[in-house]
This record gives sequence, structure tokens and C-alpha cells, in this order.
Amino acid sequence: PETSIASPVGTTLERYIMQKQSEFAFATGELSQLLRDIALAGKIINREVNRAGLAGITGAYGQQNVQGEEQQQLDVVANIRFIRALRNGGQACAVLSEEEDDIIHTGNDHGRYVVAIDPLDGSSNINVNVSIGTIFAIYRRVTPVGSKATRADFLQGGRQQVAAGYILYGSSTMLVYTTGHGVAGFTYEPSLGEFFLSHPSITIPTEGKTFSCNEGNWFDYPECVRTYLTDCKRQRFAGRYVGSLVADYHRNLFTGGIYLYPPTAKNTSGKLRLLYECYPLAFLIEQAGGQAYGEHGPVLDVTPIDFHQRSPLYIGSPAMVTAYQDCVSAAEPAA
Ligand code: P6P
Repeated sequence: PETSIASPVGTTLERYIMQKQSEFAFATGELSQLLRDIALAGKIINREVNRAGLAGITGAYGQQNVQGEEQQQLDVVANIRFIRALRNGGQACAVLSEEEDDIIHTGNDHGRYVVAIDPLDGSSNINVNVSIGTIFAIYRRVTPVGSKATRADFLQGGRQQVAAGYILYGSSTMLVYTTGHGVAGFTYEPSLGEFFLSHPSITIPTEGKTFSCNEGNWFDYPECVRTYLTDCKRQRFAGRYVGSLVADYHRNLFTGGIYLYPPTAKNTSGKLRLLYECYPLAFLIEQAGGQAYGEHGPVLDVTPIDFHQRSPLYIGSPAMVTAYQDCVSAAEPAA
């Protein structure tokens, strides 16, 4: 039986994971370990992100790191760190990363999970000290344990995710995730190297007065998007666009709002990737009481065909996403 006991604010991620694991009879601890591995990589990336600026200032820092490796783009560093953490953790048999064309086999063929990840989304913002984030999605593998993971393990569809979340490297670093039983938020205390439970149960406000999109693409937007945004402006809603998906998403999750990345001339299917951006954030937002739509309906119902396929994304407060959908319906030719 699933009985959820509220965890006290301030408990560590470790204790929280152990408590949640004990509440769910089927939990075998493998998913718990996987979440720990992701949190560990997040701590390491947090340190790299915070020091990234020094590479530009001092020049000397990071010419070679302890392994004698050349200082690398943070995207690559983040990718290596997450794959290494998942390989060493032993629970993930394979990883699909934005930074890799194909599946990365970890060597843990007996691992029961696969992870789709955007190791460092919005990394171009590092140079201007704007928040960036990691986004991850976890699936139970469908191929036999002991075999090599295949495409089928990663193309199960958004509603097969068993866990999803993000790490936001912002004014504070936060880990926010769900395993399908609500959304919890943890804040990192670097002096202790620990994530502490700061938001036991996150729900998005039903309404919001904030829209997040790149209005530079206005003349590319479909008519229904322009109609919806014009209506937001008529209501004097605020435009807030950081240009870093996790930062915009996180603000809207807490204050209410909608993030839109519609099709543009440059990205005719939208810019965001389905498997490791749209799906995990959509799983999270539905768990937080919000909605996430793609081209035609909930983005979690979009059929995955390619590892790196893109999808438009309209995600946030349910009343706002519904209002956008009403604009879509109104624009459609009468049946
Ligand atoms: P644009 C960053 O490159 C990113 O993937 C998201 O983090 C962000 O929301 C979006 O692209 C910004 O794209 O076209 O508005 O610059």
C-alpha cells in the first residue's frame, strides 16, 4: 500500500529518498540509488558552473584539471560527469544525452533503468552569469536485463517515465523531481555538500499573470499564438523570459505562468527536444497540477520517433495553457 508521510523541511535528500523508498512496498532501492547518482553529479556540476567564470578571468585556472585533462566546454564537462556518475552508480544500463548522437551504454547491462538527459541546458548563458539547468527523465528498461539497451528503451513515450526532474544552478542550486507521487524541491548547501528538503510538495498556481517566450520570433508565430499573447498583453500580464528554460520554468512553477516555445522559421517543430526537455518537464508539471501541450494535445502523448526530435511546448498554469488551447481551437477551420 502507498502511504505518503510528510517529510520535515530540512531533512536531507538522502533521508528523504530512504523514507519514500520505505513507503512504497515495491521499491527495491535501485531508483533511490539512481536519484543519488544524479544528485551527486549535480553537486559536481554546481561547483564547475560556479567556477566557470574564473576560466575567462584568470586564464590560468583550468588549463589542466587534476586528471591532466584539458579545460573543456562546460557542456562537455557536464555530459562526462553525468555519464560517469550513472556508470559508477550501476543502476542505469544506458544514457541518452543531448550531447551524444546515439545511446551511451554504461556497461551496467544488469541495470534496470535508462536515463535521458540534457546535462546543461542553456549553457551559453554561463558567460553572462545567467542561471542554467540539468533536465533528466528516467525509464524502467523494456529490454531483458543483462542485454544491451536499445532504442525501444528510450522511445517508450512520456507517460512511461518513472521519474523526472531538473537541477537549477541559480542564485541557489535546487534539485526538483517527481517519482509520480507529487513534486519535491531540495536546496543545496555547498558548505555541507548536501541537498536539503526545502519544498516538500510543490504545486503550480492554477492561474498566472506571466508569459515566457522569445517575442523576437513574433512574425514566425502561428496566428493562434499571437492571438493568445495579445490577449495576455491586453490583460497587462508580465513578460518574463530569461532565455534559460529551467529558470523560466522554475519561476512559473512557483509564481504561476506559461512558457511557450512555438514553431519558428528556424525551428519548424519548435526548438526544444522531446525526450530530455519536453517530456520530463511535462511529467513534473502534471504532477504539480499544471499542463503541458505540444503541437496537438498533451506533450506526454506525443509519439517518440527519434532520439533528438523536437516539439513545440506550451507549459505552465492549467488555466493559461487551457486559454492557449482555446485560441488553437478557435483558429481551427470549422469541421
Ligand atoms: P531562444 C537554451 O538554448 C534553450 O534551449 C532553452 O534553455 C531556452 O528557453 C531557449 O533555448 C532559448 O531559445 O531561441 O529564445 O534563444
